[in-house]
Amino acid sequence: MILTGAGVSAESGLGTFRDKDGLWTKYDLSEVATPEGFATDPAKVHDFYNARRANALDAAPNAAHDALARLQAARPGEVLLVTQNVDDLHERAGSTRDVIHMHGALTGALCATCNHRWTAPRVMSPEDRCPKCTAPSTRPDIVWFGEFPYQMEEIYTALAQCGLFVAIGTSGQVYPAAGFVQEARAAGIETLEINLEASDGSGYFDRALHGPATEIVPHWVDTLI
Ligand code: BJW
Repeated sequence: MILTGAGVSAESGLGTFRDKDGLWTKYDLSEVATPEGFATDPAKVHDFYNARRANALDAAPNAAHDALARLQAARPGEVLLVTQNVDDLHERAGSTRDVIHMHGALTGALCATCNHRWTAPRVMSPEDRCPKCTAPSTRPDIVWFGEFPYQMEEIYTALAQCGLFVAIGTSGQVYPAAGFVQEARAAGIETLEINLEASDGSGYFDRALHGPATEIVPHWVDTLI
């Protein structure tokens, strides 16, 4: 099982959250990444995600996304990608199955009234109406702080059964994803961190490879294949 974070898309030009110049140095996360922030100023939150959606559409998968797609193709059905990223660069690199977006997706829209989901337009606004119930309560299909991440049962089942847990490009500061390494360790599963530098949770991993994802991941995938 491979958990990916913002670091895997950093070299595609998409900003990380907590690095120097990261998104949380420019935006107040309580204003743009919580249900309370959305209730207070939906236009501000839509603007934030409209800009992120535009950036993601303009970005291209990098050598790390490509290598992970190559690994999945070489080991069909054996490699589950669990991503915290809301971009679709894993899919565009060729990971068309066995990808879980635990924090949602920029390509999705969600009705806060009836929970209907549909493909997000390029630009969303507070006036947009749900195509099913017509309520003007559409939001990006993103998991904000205080909300329950998606497909957790599937993730914990896979985590308990996997032979290797790898975390790539994530700071290990956001739960529940930050706790996966400890769950894996408790189950006796081998763990590996791949990150630009030692993360907060580095000490929990059996091994670590530090450096840019576009260099380390293709090399690591080559050795596995
Ligand atoms: C590179 C690189 C390169 C850079 N190559 N590497 C107190 C204690 C414990 C928990 C809590 C607490 N108070 C509240 C909580 C819970 C809260 C939480 O964890 N808060 C923490 C801040 C403390 N979590 C939640 O609310 C979650 N829900 C929840 O817990 O529900 C209850 C539950 C319990 C148990 C089981 C199940 C459920 C929801 C979290 C939602 C997170 N949402 C966000 C924003 C929405 C998505 C979006 O807008 O994109 O998701 S926050 C943001 O952080 C985003 C990311 O997915 C997430 C993780 O960030 P990530 O990917 O790790 O990025 P960075 O920037 O932090 O790190 C990048 C890393 O890459 C760095 O290490 C760099 O070095 C590295 N790097 N360039 C390789 N080229």
